[in-house]
Amino acid sequence: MAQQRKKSGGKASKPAASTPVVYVLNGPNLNMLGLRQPEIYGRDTLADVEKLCQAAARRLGLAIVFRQSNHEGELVDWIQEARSHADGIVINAGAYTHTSVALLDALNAAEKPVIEVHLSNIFRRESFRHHSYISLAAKGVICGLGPKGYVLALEALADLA
Ligand code: CA2
Repeated sequence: MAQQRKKSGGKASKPAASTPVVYVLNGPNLNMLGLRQPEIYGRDTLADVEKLCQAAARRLGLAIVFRQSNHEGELVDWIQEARSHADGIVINAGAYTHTSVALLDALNAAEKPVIEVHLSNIFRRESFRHHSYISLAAKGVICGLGPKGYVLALEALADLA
């Protein structure tokens, strides 16, 4: 089992020997959460979502590394990092969900349980959002429940850890 080496923001922190580590990765434009399109994505900011995840992680005995990037390659790098530093991955890959074989390959190579999360119900939206490449690497998929989806994903990984 991986031990905690980093916390949110990438700063080093002291690991608790048996604390499972979960990487919570967010893709492009999710830094805009709460600032635009509240009718689709709600009013919570990504910082609010991170706070919610940190509170859930404390309750569940997990350590989380919470990150967001607008760059596909950076997300691939973080998934590769998770292979040696994490016990599981929660990912909202944003629009890369529907386009990225690179993220799918990285997730498969990570060999960790993956839960895919979407804030919105992608099946009630445009048809191009109905297909996810990364679902092929996911143990479970949660969509349409807003930020609570992240908490449910952490609960699922805590059960698996
Ligand atoms: O519902 C989700 O969580 C999505 O992953 C969000 C992506 C979208 O491309 C996926 O189809 C579904 C988009 C994230 C963009 O978030 C914004 C938030 C506020 C304002 C603008 C974009």
